[in-house]
Amino acid sequence: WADVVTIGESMVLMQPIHDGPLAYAPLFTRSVAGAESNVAIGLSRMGLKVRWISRLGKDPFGDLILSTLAGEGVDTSLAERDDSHPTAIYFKEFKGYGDPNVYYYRKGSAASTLTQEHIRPEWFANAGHLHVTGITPALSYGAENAIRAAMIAARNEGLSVSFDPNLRRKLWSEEKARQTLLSLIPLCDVFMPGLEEAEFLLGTKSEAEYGADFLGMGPKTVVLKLGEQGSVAFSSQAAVMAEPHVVKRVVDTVGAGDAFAAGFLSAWLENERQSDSAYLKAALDRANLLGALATQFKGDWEGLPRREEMLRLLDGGQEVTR
Ligand code: KDG
Repeated sequence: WADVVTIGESMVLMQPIHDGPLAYAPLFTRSVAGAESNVAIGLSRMGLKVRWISRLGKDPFGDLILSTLAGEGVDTSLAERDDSHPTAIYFKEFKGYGDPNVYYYRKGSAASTLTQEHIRPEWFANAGHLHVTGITPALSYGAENAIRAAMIAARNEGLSVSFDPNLRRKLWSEEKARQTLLSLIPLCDVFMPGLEEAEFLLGTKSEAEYGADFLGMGPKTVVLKLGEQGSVAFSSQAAVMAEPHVVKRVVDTVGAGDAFAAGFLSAWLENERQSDSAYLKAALDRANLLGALATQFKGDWEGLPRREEMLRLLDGGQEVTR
């Protein structure tokens, strides 16, 4: 059984130890990242059973990704290896202000060769929910078709589906991104854009208008991420706002949206997908907490809390540190 299935590319992540221009960075730490596997790890730490699916090179970096995810309790048994395409890599550059720059080395990667033909019924068998993002369709036409087909197949199998647009302007043209992301919204139950992504998709509107317009496209629940302002959720029964979890300083914003998604989905699924105000508020509070904690360290997911820590923090409880 898997509470959540997620499909998408994971990469080796190289992060300079010191802030400054990447061209002069001599020392790096090496980790693993990718929007969907970040969500998988976040959900696993919340106590859910998660199945992550992708294609990886038959290379040491593919081994590293599999062992890292397995170490986090994520089921990787359906991931495929490809001996003619490599595992992708990406680098972050910390400038000391604003969001990090990201440099991808992923053209022609194993995951970019994903097509509809790879999808198998066992991906969605014995599973409750599918989470996908707008990064995979940006990788190739085959991957776009695969994600569309996966969303349709999952729904046919009775899974609920969430979709985070995760707009990555470096991966495709604005026009193609807008058209594709809009076309996938009707295939999900929970749509989770950030405010800037909502604006990119629909032009400048109020939060309530974004909520109403996205609900009108088909999803039953729309979650709008407002960054430092918290978040709002809309369903046919409710429009709910949740205050942000305030942190002292932000170190790395990459991965915060995935942590937010893991927080929201874990609570929403535990509460049997109920979308009235009280349940949506609880899911937003957990999402805001995880999203905020993800900004506290370099790396996309390493510092995410486990379930007990999350419950304690939401409760305002103190940790016994020594
Ligand atoms: O959401 C974080 C991701 O952006 C990061 O892990 C890298 O998957 C990645 C991507 O495609 O940008």
